[in-house]
Amino acid sequence: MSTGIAQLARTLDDAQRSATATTQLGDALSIEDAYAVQREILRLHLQRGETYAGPKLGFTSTAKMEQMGVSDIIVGFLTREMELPAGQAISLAGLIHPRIEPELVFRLGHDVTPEAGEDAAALAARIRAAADAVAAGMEIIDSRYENFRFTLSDVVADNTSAARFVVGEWQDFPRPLSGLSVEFEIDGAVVERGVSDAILGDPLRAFDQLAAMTVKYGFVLPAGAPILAGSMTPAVYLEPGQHVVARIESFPDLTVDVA
Ligand code: OOG
Ligand code: MG
Repeated sequence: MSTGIAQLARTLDDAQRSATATTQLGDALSIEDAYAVQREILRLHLQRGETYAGPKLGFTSTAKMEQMGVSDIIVGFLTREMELPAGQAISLAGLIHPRIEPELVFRLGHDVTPEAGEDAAALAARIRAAADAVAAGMEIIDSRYENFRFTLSDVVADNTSAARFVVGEWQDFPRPLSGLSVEFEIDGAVVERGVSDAILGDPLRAFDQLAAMTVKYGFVLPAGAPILAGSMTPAVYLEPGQHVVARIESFPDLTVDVA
């Protein structure tokens, strides 16, 4: 790994830990190098004693791509320390300019290890077969860049703005996931509406994208891993005191209260 990559990782990691936005890296960084920065940030998290949880997909919906002006699917990592228990008030301490978004979360029933030479379609089928549960979720994203603005390589390097996540009650999987209505409610008012098909036309396509990206960049898929499929609506800025509900048809409502 080049010192440049280590240095960029350190800058973004420091920005996160000090909750201070940093300047964008710009277009000079290739996507491959941006994933190398992200891997180095993961290494720093693990070195501090955090535990890897699983991958998260980003920009799987046009709602999100249009909101952020980015048009490619991205993958980041989650650690167990980023997970907040459902139904408890959350603190925004340590976050820069957090936003929240409604997601579907799959759970892996067992490890999935890509085999040498395995193609993305075969791997996608294995990941999908390994998924044993699905839940409503919410992701709290918090770009480490000033004004929450970034290029594709910026946001990949910054671990796809990952900060916190909440998972609702697990439901059996497989189950119908297509065409479900989504309401995102803050303080009793619906602020965003969507449909589960906002995720790639069908949430099950998240497995195809995760597999394709795993073949390319080598994400780790351990037993129990949550897989965030990507937001179904634009993200909304979080403020102290808010009561947030993700209402996804056929799932129990998931709520987050901000302290
Ligand atoms: C990047 C993360 C995108 C999603 O669900 O689409 C993402 C961002 O919007 O800052 O997590
Ligand atoms: Mg997300």
